[in-house]
Amino acid sequence: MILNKCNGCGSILQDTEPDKPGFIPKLTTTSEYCQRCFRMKHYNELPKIVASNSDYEKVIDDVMDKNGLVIFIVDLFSFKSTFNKKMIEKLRKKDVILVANKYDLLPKSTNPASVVDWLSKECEKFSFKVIAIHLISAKKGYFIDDLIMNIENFRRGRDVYFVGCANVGKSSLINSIIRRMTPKTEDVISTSIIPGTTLNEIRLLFFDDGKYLIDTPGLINEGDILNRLLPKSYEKILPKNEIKPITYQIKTGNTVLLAGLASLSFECEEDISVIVYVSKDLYIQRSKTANLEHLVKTQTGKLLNPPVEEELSKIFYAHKKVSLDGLKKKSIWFAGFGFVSVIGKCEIDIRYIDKSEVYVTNAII
Ligand SMILES: Nc1nc2c(ncn2[C@@H]2O[C@H](COP(=O)(O)OP(=O)(O)OP(=O)(O)O)[C@@H](O)[C@H]2O)c(=O)[nH]1
Ligand SMILES: [Mg+2]
Repeated sequence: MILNKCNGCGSILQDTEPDKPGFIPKLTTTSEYCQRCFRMKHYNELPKIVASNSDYEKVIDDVMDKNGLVIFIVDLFSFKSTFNKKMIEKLRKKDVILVANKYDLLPKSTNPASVVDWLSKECEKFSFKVIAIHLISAKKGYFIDDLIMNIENFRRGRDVYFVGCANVGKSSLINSIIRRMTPKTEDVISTSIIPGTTLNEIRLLFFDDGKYLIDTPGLINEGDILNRLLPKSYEKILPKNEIKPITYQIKTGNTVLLAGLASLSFECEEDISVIVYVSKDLYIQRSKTANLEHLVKTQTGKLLNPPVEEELSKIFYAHKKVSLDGLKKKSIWFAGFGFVSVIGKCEIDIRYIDKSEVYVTNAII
């Protein structure tokens, strides 16, 4: 019996069940990639089979039993939901380097030192001790050399495990490290915009002492907006390049609409500043709160998309009141599609897609 694993997703290759992980029409001893990963790589197809949380929990619990260095990756653009409490609890007793990925999405003017400082305060809030904090962009290769150096410093003859929520860029980071440190120029592991791309542990022999870089499937974060939408909406929601913040001077009775995904209606005694950090492909509009109901009724799924029409039957909206005292600049996070920073004292009525997460933190930038 042939027991090859797919290099792209970690599944055991098989040629009997087309709808199951690891399927390849004709399995031989030299087969390297399953049909799903081959199509992702060569035809840019999106994966239809994705990992579930039960698969993930099993793999991650195995990792916790091993004596390795852990690289815990979070997504800066979706920080609050990927700095996941469940993950933090599992990682408390491990040697952990915290890596905040997708730094390329933050505006170029962002000061990296202040973001690292903000991240270390977030760790303190949870009494979560890490050996080091790195900002990187796996996609653009920013600051990868510094990370590789610290992995070498802290590895002490052990394997290195890459863990974190789905879609944070674990596999992209390993591809980036391999491109930097070996003659390979192509991605080894499959990556995609769909959460749950990596299906099983993937071990890559990498270090001279016979130790491995180990990729793992990601925990699917239920609060992420992507879970409420169809893949056709992901392209608009996930920014491809640096975010260009949009600043509004807001008076009481103004609303900012973030496509059909959320709206923020403000009440304030004095004018305040509101800065929107989302993909440039998302339709953002300021309007009078008095017009909100009409806009939502007539334009959701049309001008206000995503969500697109075919997603609407499964989507419900919820409201959350947020009261800001104006003493510190705050960021309101919408899990999976960005954040809005607010300077000034105000009350905000936030309308958002039910079961997606909305959080308030001190401003990240
Ligand atoms: N802008 C930006 N996008 C990135 C970066 N790193 C990864 N991505 C994108 O994020 C998406 C997810 O990347 P993956 O590497 O598949 O993420 P993962 O953590 O391995 O995901 P799972 O296997 O589903 O757990 C892909 O669309 C990547 O192109 C980055 O540094 N910047
Ligand atoms: Mg992956």
